[in-house]
Amino acid sequence: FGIGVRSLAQRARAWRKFQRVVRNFREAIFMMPDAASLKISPGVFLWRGCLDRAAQDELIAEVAARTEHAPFYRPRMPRSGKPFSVEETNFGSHGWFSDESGYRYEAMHPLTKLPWPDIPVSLVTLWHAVGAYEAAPECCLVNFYRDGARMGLHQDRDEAALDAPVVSVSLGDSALFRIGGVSRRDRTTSVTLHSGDVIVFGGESRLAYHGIDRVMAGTSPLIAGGGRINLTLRRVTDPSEK
Ligand code: MD3
Ligand code: FE
Repeated sequence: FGIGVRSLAQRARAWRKFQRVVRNFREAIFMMPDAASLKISPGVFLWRGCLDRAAQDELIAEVAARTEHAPFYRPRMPRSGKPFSVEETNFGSHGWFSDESGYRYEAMHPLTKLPWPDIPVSLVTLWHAVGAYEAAPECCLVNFYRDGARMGLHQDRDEAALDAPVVSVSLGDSALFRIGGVSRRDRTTSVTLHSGDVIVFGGESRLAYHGIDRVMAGTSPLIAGGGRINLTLRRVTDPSEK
């Protein structure tokens, strides 16, 4: 990832940092057979504590560096325009966005009108390691939960590549996550997600209804000022249609 003019020392430092993050992921992946796998719907895999504290700190720093250029904003509900309680931003070529006109993917940040920052290399590595999908992720949606923010039960179906899994990383305060089936009326199961947990939603679970009922304030020291950040990696376009 040595683009631009960087000194040898800078590049060596960046490389060592990257190796450290990859090693953290490798160890976590090695431990996967022992990890708790959620028995909710087929296709959901939860790896508790996939990222150790050092890897979590590195990711928070990568997010903070990018949100300076692509600040958090509040999406609005289609039609009503009611603002979300969750604040969002994106990394990658495709950013998920919502306003009165509906849900969609956009190439530019709605306020700065600039392209979204790149997806951190460590997250792309994680995607390939746990996602088992042939093409790279195109969107990293960043959800920031502060002050009682929550996310109602919904399906994610704005992507053409519905065969690709969604990979989710939880950082900061713990949250009560709820997942059901492909019908809104299906029975739901709740599970608490902690900082460093990684979930992969593939196969039948890709169109499952899910949401965040509440975030437990003060449960993690990771984010200065508190709150929870969720990173979801997605493939948006169908790689065979290019
Ligand atoms: C299951 N985010 O951004 S992550 C979302 O914690 C979203 O911020 C929640 O739901 C959060 O759309 C939940 C877990 C998640 C993400 C995407 C999924 C679960 C999913 C897509 C399909 C099925
Ligand atoms: Fe979702």
